[in-house]
Amino acid sequence: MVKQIIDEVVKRNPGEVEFHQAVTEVVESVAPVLEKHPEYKQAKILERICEPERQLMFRVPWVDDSGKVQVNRGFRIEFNSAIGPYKGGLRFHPSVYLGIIKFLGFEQIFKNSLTTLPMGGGKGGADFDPKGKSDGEVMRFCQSFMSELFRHIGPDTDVPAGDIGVGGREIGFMYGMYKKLRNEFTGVLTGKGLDWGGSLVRTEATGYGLIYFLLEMLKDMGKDIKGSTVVSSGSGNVSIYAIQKCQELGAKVVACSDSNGYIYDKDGINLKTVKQLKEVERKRIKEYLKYHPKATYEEGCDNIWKVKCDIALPNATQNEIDKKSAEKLVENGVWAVAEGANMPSTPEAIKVFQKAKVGFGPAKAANAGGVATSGLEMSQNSQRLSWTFEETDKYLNRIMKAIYKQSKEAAIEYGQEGNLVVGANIAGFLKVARSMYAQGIV
Ligand code: NDP
Ligand code: 2IT
Repeated sequence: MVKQIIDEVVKRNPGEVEFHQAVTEVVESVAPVLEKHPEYKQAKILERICEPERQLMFRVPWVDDSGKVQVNRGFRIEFNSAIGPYKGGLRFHPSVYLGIIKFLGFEQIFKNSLTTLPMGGGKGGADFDPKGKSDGEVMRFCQSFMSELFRHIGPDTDVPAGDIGVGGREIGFMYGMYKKLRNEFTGVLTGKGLDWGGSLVRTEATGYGLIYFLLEMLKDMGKDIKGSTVVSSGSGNVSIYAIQKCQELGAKVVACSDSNGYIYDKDGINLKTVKQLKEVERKRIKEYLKYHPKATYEEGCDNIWKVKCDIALPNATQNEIDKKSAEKLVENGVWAVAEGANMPSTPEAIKVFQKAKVGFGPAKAANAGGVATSGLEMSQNSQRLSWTFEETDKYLNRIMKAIYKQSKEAAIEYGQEGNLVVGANIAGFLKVARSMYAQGIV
């Protein structure tokens, strides 16, 4: 049955390799659940979960600074609303196509379910490259994007947020356009500015949450983050705040990267410099060497996995750790990997880690702190209140602990103790399956 479902998804969605990859992992993981629950099989829960409820693709025309007309393609995949409004980020990156948005939307269903909050799964974005664009160009693009998206979303329908290439600046431009078109001030996007409905901790949430999850894993492994050496790929939102939390807890982070290459600083990365370069000046990571001449830079993004470390945090993008990189990490003595990015390890890489008994925190569980805090932003917007940093951070920590516990216990229940990949998939799936079953064939 597993093979049949996967074959059907591949046939119906040709060329969408990332989507096939994400579906294969989940379908294989949850097969034993269907054996225990023939009613889910009969109701075709899995087949229905693999088919998005709604797929939107639209033209995004805009005018660049030289007066030239540009045309991009926008997407929003409203994947599953069994447990709440569609929820998930928007990615602006030239590599974006339907297969990437569908894989991300599919992952989001199970991730959001794990958060304990009532959020369905969705994802969107565009094949727009914000790199090298002026603020004016980014604004015109965001406005054009929202001038179509606004009719499909709403605070109780579908609530987008950020992802690669979409941060506070882009959310601001999109929110402004939404508000103007709808004439309403509601929590339709998360990741908003703190002055206009945003939540404290949302900026830090994915990185902090990743480390809270890692700490739970390490507790069970009898290991300590303090004194460990860490490598964190990427130097965007997730990587920066994961590094910050690691440093706060006494770990030494020696390398981070961008899509051109990585920096290595044996005394530990100076995060202030990285923040200035990436969050303020939007420059390349290579420029770090100007301020820290003892650090080194190497071109090529997968080379970062050659750096010896105890803990590896893939925080950049999908499939950034392949089998060879995983083998290199294991050879160099890595003992824990926690995925901040979505699907950063290939299936072959995951096998390498599991075989070597490396503690492995899968993306859906480990990086769910971002969307969880988006859920908390939605709650605050509904209450028309804002919570303190401490309150929100404590809530995030509690959620990450709950995610770890659910994943660990589901793995044990299904006879795969220690396999958090299977555990997270099953725990995330069960809540959605129960809800879909209760709601009939819709
Ligand atoms: P940002 O845009 O802030 O940063 C992305 C970082 O990854 C940049 O350093 C970027 O380098 C690098 N990167 C992007 N694409 C590639 C690529 N193809 N190869 C190598 N490096 C690349 O995004 P985020 O930090 O928000 O997202 C990082 C990952 O975390 C993504 O997988 C995202 O889906 C996931 N995630 C994000 C959440 C969030 O709340 N933001 C929540 C959960 C998961 P460059 O600047 O050169 O492009
Ligand atoms: O992949 C993700 O979980 C995100 N990009 C965050 C989504 C959100 O709605 O906050």
